[in-house]
Amino acid sequence: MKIVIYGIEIEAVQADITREQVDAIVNAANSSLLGGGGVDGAIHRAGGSAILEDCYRIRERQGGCRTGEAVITTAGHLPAQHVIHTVGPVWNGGNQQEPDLLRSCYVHCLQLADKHGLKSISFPNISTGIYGYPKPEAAAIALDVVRQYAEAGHGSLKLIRFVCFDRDNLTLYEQQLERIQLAG
Ligand code: AR6
Repeated sequence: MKIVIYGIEIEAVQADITREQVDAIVNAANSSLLGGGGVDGAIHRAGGSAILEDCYRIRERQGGCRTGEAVITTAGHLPAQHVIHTVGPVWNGGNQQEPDLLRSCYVHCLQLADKHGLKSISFPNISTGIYGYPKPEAAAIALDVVRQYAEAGHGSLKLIRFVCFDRDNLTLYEQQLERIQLAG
């Protein structure tokens, strides 16, 4: 499903993010930036060692990536041009600043995309796998940040895709998109 708000296409699809042909895909990484399971493992496997080499350089410079922040690397062999690695919060019941930290992930990814003049980006459902964030709440935060980005009207992105791996997440994102369309 796709909607257009303030001239920006926002789309939810069910797909494998490693196959996205966009300016940047987002990785749900961990603070070490050294890879892991889930979408992080899939991106490093498909993209090859160039991504990890860039991650090592970032580690040398700033010692990894804190929760809620984001860094950018090459995408190696992937069809995308860049990978933006962000570190979502581990769900701990919701009183450990998880919503603010998840919001901060999306905000920092969009800021980095603007800084590099990117036109298209694909997000996975950050924190909703191994990190256990409840999917409905995570989808609401993701779409809220993106709606605000579109409303502000001064970013470089023209296409923002939410690449859901599972059907549950796709349904949730479609509901959120319908809600935004009706409100707009
Ligand atoms: N394409 C799109 N989405 C995917 C793919 C894929 N190829 N593979 C998994 N997902 P997770 P987290 C979905 O666990 O919860 C790693 O070990 C998955 O279904 O990848 O942020 C890191 O190194 C889920 O909806 O990330 C961290 O240690 C979403 O991606 C930790 O996991 C996120 O699930 C981060 O946990």
